[in-house]
Amino acid sequence: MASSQIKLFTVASVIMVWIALEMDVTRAYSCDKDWLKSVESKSCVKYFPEMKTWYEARSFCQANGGDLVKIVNYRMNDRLYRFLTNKYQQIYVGLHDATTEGKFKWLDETEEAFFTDWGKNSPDNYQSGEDCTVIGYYSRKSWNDVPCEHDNGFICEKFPECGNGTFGQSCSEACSEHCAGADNSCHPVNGTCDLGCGSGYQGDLCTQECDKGTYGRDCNETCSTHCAGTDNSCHHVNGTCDLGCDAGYEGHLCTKVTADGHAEHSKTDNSEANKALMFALVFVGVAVAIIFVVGVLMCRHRRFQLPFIYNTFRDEGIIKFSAQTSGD
Ligand SMILES: [Ca+2]
Ligand SMILES: [Ca+2]
Repeated sequence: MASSQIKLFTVASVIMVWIALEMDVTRAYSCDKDWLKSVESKSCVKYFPEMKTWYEARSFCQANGGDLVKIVNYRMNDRLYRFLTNKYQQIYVGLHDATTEGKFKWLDETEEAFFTDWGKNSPDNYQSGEDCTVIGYYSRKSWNDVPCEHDNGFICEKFPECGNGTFGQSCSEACSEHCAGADNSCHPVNGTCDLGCGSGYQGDLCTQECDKGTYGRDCNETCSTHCAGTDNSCHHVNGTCDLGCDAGYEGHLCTKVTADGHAEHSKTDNSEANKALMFALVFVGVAVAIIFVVGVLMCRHRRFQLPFIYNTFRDEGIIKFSAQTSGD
């Protein structure tokens, strides 16, 4: 391959990778109408040429669901400057040193700003009264500190509501593929699956497999008691028994009784009936034995008492007939 072709191939590859990266960053969210994507901050930004003080501008941005823009790096700074419609206007951004003179901070941070692009001799806190920041100063993208009470244009920034399978800060997280529903949709902030979990998974984010012994959607099904093995375990998604079925059962859920299994089942029933019969027979046998023993004891007792009773009755003449008869 010629040297020129190699160079061309290399350049084309770099461009392709760059496009792929750009698409990957930007495809995760969309912005409201007239708001532009800022891929560096994964936010949406909008330039407002209306003249307002820094405080008024900030209130306006907040009323629109955001705040004054935070510029995260040189590239974002460059892009913001390029989309200003009036490059001769000074534009407020969300950087200030109103809290501690000389320590410029962004609105969402407590530490001093990491990236800045101050213009020449800035920030100078001119006449001890410049605590807010503008870009576009004298048609330059570099920054200047100015009095917050001056009227200037401004740029608002807001973070989009996630959707389309994403959630979290900057929509950087993907909904679990185990969220139920065709689109696996989840809450745009915390990622909780909208329709619960698909088969085999549980938890708010539907990333945990079902506990052993359960399966199906939201793990609401229980493995068949006819799964082989001591714990009746089955596949967490479809419930197929891990070790096959107990004898006498078939089907992937082991709920269908086989022909042999039915016989086994009948045998089991017969066995139970035999046990009951045996128990009844033993019970009757024991009862008969007890009655017999009691009877024998009573008879012995009577035999002991009968001569005494007979003699008494004879002496009293109650059984004379018997005595006379026996005398004849
Ligand atoms: Ca200042
Ligand atoms: Ca200044």
